[in-house]
Parts: sequence; C-alpha cells; structure tokens
Amino acid sequence: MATKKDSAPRPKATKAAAVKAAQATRATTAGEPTDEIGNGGELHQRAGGDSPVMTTAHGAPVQDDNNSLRAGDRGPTLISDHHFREKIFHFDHERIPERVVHARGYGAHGVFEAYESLADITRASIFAEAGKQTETFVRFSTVAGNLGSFDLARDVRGFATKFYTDEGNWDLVGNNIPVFFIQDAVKFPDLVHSVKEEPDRGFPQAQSAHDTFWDFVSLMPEATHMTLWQMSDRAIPRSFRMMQGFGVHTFRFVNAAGESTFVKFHWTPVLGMQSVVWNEAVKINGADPDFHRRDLFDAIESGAFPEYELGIQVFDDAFADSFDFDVLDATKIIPEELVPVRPVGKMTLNRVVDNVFAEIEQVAFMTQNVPPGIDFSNDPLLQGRNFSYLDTQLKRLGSTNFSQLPVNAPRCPVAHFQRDGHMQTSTQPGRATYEPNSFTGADRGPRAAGAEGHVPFPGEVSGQTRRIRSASFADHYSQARQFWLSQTPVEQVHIIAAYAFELGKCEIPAIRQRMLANLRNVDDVLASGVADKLGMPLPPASEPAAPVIETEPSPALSILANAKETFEGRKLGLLVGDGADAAAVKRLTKAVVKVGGTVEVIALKVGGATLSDGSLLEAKQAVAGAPSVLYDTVAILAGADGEPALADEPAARDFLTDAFAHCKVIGLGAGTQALVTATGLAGKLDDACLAVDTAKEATAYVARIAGPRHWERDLTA
Ligand code: HDD
Repeated sequence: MATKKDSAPRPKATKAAAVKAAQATRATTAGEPTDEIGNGGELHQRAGGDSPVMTTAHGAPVQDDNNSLRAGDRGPTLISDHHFREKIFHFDHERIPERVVHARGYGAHGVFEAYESLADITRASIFAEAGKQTETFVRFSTVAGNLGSFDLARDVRGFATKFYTDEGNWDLVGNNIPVFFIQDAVKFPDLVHSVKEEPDRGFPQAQSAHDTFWDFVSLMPEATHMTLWQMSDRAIPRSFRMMQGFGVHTFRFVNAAGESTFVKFHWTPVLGMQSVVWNEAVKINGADPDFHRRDLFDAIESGAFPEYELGIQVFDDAFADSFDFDVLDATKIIPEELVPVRPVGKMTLNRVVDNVFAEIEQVAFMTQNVPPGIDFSNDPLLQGRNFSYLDTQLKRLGSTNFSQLPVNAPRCPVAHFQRDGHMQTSTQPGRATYEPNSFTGADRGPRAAGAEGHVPFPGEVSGQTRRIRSASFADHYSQARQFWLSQTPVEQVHIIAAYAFELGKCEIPAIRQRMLANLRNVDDVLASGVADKLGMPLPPASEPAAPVIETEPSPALSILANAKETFEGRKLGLLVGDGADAAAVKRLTKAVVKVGGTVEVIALKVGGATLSDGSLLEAKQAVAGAPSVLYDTVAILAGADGEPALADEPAARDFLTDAFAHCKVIGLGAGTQALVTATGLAGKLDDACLAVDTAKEATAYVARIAGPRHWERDLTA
C-alpha cells in the first residue's frame, strides 16, 4: 500500500515569495502562537489568549514549572513529581552521537531546476525536461572537527545534496575538492584516525597540522594530490556560497534504453569562488567561530539566495581507455580541458531551517540513494562508501526508521514490506506483509516495478577474487604536479606557506622529511620552498611507484585565474569615527549596496558615531568585536573629532594593519591620517588604498573591490 509522505510546501523559486515565507516562519518561532508543534500534532490550546498551556510530553497540563514537588517547604524532592522527572529524563537524552566525520555542518533547503532534457543520456526524472523543479536540502560541513569546532579550519568542506526526486531521493554526497586522500575505502578509518585529535592527548582539534596526519599521508603517496588541494586556498573558503562542489567519483548515467555513459558532477557557485587567507582564517575562528553558518543564514534571510550551477562531464569507455589515469581512481580528476563541464541545471538555496537539530543534525545522506537513471561505477572508494553510510545512520539516529524523519522522507510515495522497528511513525496498513501473497486491494501491498524500477547497469565483471590495487592506480604524482603548475604565483606562495605551517607543527622531524621527499616528485620549487621555510635541508626524492607524466596545466584548477569581477554577496566593514562626513558615508553605502554588497557599520562604541551633520549613525558592532578579518574590504571615515580617538584605539589600529596584511582593498577617507601614521603604514600605502570622500572616489573604490585583492603585497612580502 502506498503511503504518501508529508512533505513541506514546495518553496517557490522567487526571492520575494520565499523571503515572505521565511519571514512568516521566523515570526512564528519568535513567539507568535502556532497551531502546530514540531511533530505535526495539534497543539493543546487549553487556555485562552496567545499562550498555549505547557503540558507534559503526554499532554497533561503542568501546574508549576519553577518548583519541583517536595515534602514540606524545605524537604526532599518527591519521585512522584512526574513533570520534573520527565523533563530531566528528556534533557539527559538530548544529544545523539555526532557524525564520526563531518560533524560540524550547516544546511538549508532549496530547489533545483533543470536547464534541458537529458533523456538521451539518463532516465533520471529530475533531468526529464527543461524547467523541471526538484526540492533539495544541502548540508555543508568541515570534516575533522567536532560539532562545536570552528568554521574556518583548514579542511575539506562537505557539500552534500539531497534531491527529493519523484522517483526517490538522490543523495549527491560530495566535497568542495574533486579528489580524495585514498583510493580504497578500507583505508578510510586509518585516514580519519590520523587526522582527528590524537588519542593519547585529545588534541589538536579540527586540524590536520599534527604528526599523526602527516605521518599517515607521507606514508601514503596516493594522498599527495589531495594534500595539494588541501594546502591551497580551497580549504579556507570565504563562504559556502563561494565554493565549488564535486561528486568526486565517476558515476554512471543510464538512459531508458539501458545505454550508459560515465559522468562526473560539478557544482559551481554563481557568485564565483572566493577564499580567505590563512592568517585571516586563524583570526576569524576567534572573532566569529560561526562565520560560515552565519554567512549562509544571513544571506538566505536577506533574500540573497545562494545559487550553484550543476555541471556534468560525460564520457564513454573509449575516453576512459585513452585517458592517462584510471577514471575509477578517486585521487584523479578529469581535466575540464579534456572533457568540458556542461551546465545542466541550477540549485537555489531559498529557505533556512526551522530547527537545526531536526533538519541539519538529523539529515541522513547515503551515497546508496540513487534514482533510476543514475548508477555507480566500480570506484573502490565509492563501493566502500555504499556500505558505510547506511550503517552510520543507524548508529547516529538510533532507529531503522530514520528515513521517516521529515528531512529524510522522500516526497514521492513510499511502499514496501519493511515493518515496525523503533519509532515507527507511519501506521502501515494492509494485511499481507510479505510477497508473494494472494490478497487483493489494500491488503495486497506493493509489487516490484521490474524494468520501471532501478535496474542496475549490467556491467561485465571478470578476473580472480584478490586483494589487489590495480596497476592503473599507481601514478600518485602527475596530477599533483599538474595542480601545482596550474596555480597563479600567489596561490603557489600560499601553498608553500600552508605546507610549511602544517609540517612545522609536526614534532617528529622524520615525518617532515618524508613529506618533503614526496613533494620533490611534485615540483622542486614547491619542495625547496617548503624546506626553506622549515629550515630543513632538501632530502632526495622518494621513489615514485610510477613515472611522473608531464601534463599540460589546467587553468580551471586555479581560483584566482577564474575569479569573477563582482562584489555581489560580499561585505564592506565601514569603520566610522565621530565627525565623519555624513554625505560620504551615505554615498559609499549606497554605491556598495547597488552592486549587491552589504555594509556593516563599525564604530568605537556600539552606540554608534556622530556624523558631521550631527546625526547619529548606529553601529552594528564596536571595533573591538569586529576585526577587519570579518569583511571582504574595509573603509574608514572620520572627522577631526574622530581621528585621534581611532588612532588611540588598539582594535582600530589592528583593523587597518590586518586589512593591509591580508591584501585587502582599503578605503581611506578624510580623518584617517593619524590612524595610518599610528599603524606605521604611512609611506607604504599602495594603489589598493583608495580615497573615498567624493562621489568619484566612491565610484572608483566600488569598481576596484569587484576585482582581486592586492596580491602584490603577498608577493613582495
Ligand atoms: Fe564520507 C559523511 C563526503 C569518503 C564514510 N562524507 C560524509 C559527508 C560528506 C562526505 C559530505 C557529510 C554528510 C552530511 O552532511 O551529513 N566522504 C565524502 C566524500 C568522500 C567520502 C566526497 C570521498 C570521495 N566517507 C568516505 C569513505 C567512507 C565515508 C571512503 C567510508 C568507507 N562519510 C562516511 C560516514 C559519514 C560520512 C562515516 C559520517 C556521517 C555520515 O556518513 O552520515 O559514513
């Protein structure tokens, strides 16, 4: 018998409608009465007025929630106080096991819209026709840190998408990096143990910068390519809204005729890619550990919906055979220059969650979830993942019925003979719970769909059963070298600094040395740059398992070479001192908002600053709590009254020196000379330090912040 699952109302793909819907939801959570409680049941309205009556979990009205039941005024608490006991019992059990990896994450609801029909290559219904919309839920995450760790760890970011398709959920459980550390899933526990806090001391938290991680990866040369990406600025993204996503593995598309092609999935952020710099990341983690989740929440709540284009690389067996690397090896990419990425649809994230636990914590992604038309390849990492994800959800969520939780429930009919179990919430009808049966009507239950169902691709399998790594997986360095050679000079500087930082945290010199020996197989400029920063001699190169192939650089691999000229979705930190020119403040704010940016006003005190016309400009933050690392660009405006006060304030001096050190474009209006002098930057200001007093200057500044940071400061440092 088919059971139609409750589904949340489908979000409309217009910003105005979704903002209104989001506001309505939040107004409710902010204390307005509601006629529903979280589990969809009726709320007990036993009293008149706005406030519902508090009840026990079983619905009995509570007399007093401030005092437990006791014998006498000062006597012992009584076990017969069921309200007290139930309240504490539930509280004691509030936490569930956090994810063994990707524990810290944040998510949102959205909608995916297909650009065109892909029926020629896949029968997946989500790609059936142009304009077809499918509801989605996305969870972004870091990998290594625990639930309460900070957002800007140097780490891979998870990018997991659940598409609620009308033929079942499709979970594309990807990362923001297109390759992985290991080739075979049997090594996953070793990898994760090595990167997590060390077991004999319980630290460091949320870092790969320690001995055990580099010990493991230096002994596993297949990880080298991934560490290049991890040491690049990809691992410190500016925002979830400004990073790519990848399905990583080679998957299969299968069309209605049963014909199959290989496919790789790519998400590309419409706002373009942006990253922070390492010193900035370190400081953001202290100033705002929730930087990424706040950024996503704020953007969606303000109606600036993050958008990502889904692209595919499609190729056949002939390409796979001609490719220098094995398409089943998850430590390899397929360069976009060889197989271009074809955009096939767009996802818009348009609704924040109502409850973080119910949705972000309880969402259960499984690589096994694929609808008809999408299938697996024999990538040994993917095959292993297909075993792991079901298992982990039972551990985390505690019941085989986790698929019934609203965030996990398919939006299409669900019908099977799986019965009962802990926390069964559906009242499964019918008499027969087995098949075959001879009942009819509602008692009969469902039947398998045959060719209409998910037909596994009938791949040929042959060979002996052996524990073996295919020789076609042996090349561990060629694509690492290609990645390195595809970076711009400043990106290379950052990669060298990152390796040096991380290896510098390793206390065992042999580990650093082994890693340097491996890096020599990637590039000697890289290896000697790291060795130099570590103050270590360059060891001989390690022996590669396969010769390093010289491949053409792939410009698609650089963030900076592909930067988008825009300030949309980014933020100006506007530090305003007393006496600042009111007209200049207004002009600059307007100009930044006009190009899709946001402006956050900062003053010496959170009460605000008094402008030249006597008006009070309210501040969002006091400068002591708003270091410049929280902003993409900064501008400072003050008058004669504000100038000495800014120069005397250490946080204001740090605001400017950090912005300069992080290569940011800086607006310096009237009244900032004393501050510039106090920071020691007088005489060092360059052409990315711009005046912002007049209308013309404000226009030039806004044009400049759409461009890159002033990386020359990093290159000459
Ligand atoms: Fe995994 C979670 C991505 C390899 C086992 N993985 C998890 C999440 C993401 C990825 C994004 C978080 C999902 C969420 O937000 O709930 N994992 C990847 C990628 C991999 C990868 C892109 C390589 C290409 N993972 C991988 C392997 C295994 C696992 C090889 C085990 C054999 N991953 C898990 C897990 C997790 C998980 C233990 C922890 C929580 C969860 O599944 O739901 O099963």
